[in-house]
Amino acid sequence: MNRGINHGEDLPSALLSKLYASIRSEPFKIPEDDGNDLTLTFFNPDREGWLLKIGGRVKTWKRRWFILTDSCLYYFKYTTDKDPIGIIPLENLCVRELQDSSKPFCLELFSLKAQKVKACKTEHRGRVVQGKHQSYKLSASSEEEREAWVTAIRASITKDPFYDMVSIRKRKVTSHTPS
Ligand code: 4IP
Repeated sequence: MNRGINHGEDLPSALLSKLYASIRSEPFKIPEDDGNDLTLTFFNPDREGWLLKIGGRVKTWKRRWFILTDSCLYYFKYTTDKDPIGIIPLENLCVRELQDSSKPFCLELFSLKAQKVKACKTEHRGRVVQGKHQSYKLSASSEEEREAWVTAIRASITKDPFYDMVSIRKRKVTSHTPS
């Protein structure tokens, strides 16, 4: 197969033997997405960019790199980070533009039903915990950026058809549980 591929000449046979041995010992493989390596998840996002995010309990603004993909919003400290600091599944959430006295071009992710937005984040010591946000308040760098984020997030929000049914049942069960 490799005859004449070196400008009409053959490649040195020692090189071909070495290549053959190397491929034989370690065959080419397409990496499998086992859910642990998020690199493939972030390969072709719906949208990505810098946004400011205010903390859930401690109200400090942090600049974070956001990636919108697979109906989730991921945020990172640096664009090159492999693992996100936080993950916000967009299922059953709403997004709206928001006026805020401290930052311009704000948008908010909130839940109409639950108390808190269901999300998870990695603490400083590496432990994964639940997010503590009542809502996620973000600030874009311009009006155009804000509009683009709101439109992209809105298009990614999914509705779980069983959500209402399950929450009604849950409420019934807890109201019938003797304390
Ligand atoms: C932190 O403030 C950061 O804003 C965190 O954001 C935020 O976590 C924390 O929210 C908030 O206390 P300090 O760094 O000033 O302590 P990040 O994780 O992006 O660094 P979120 O949940 O927004 O990721 P609480 O709710 O853990 O207090």
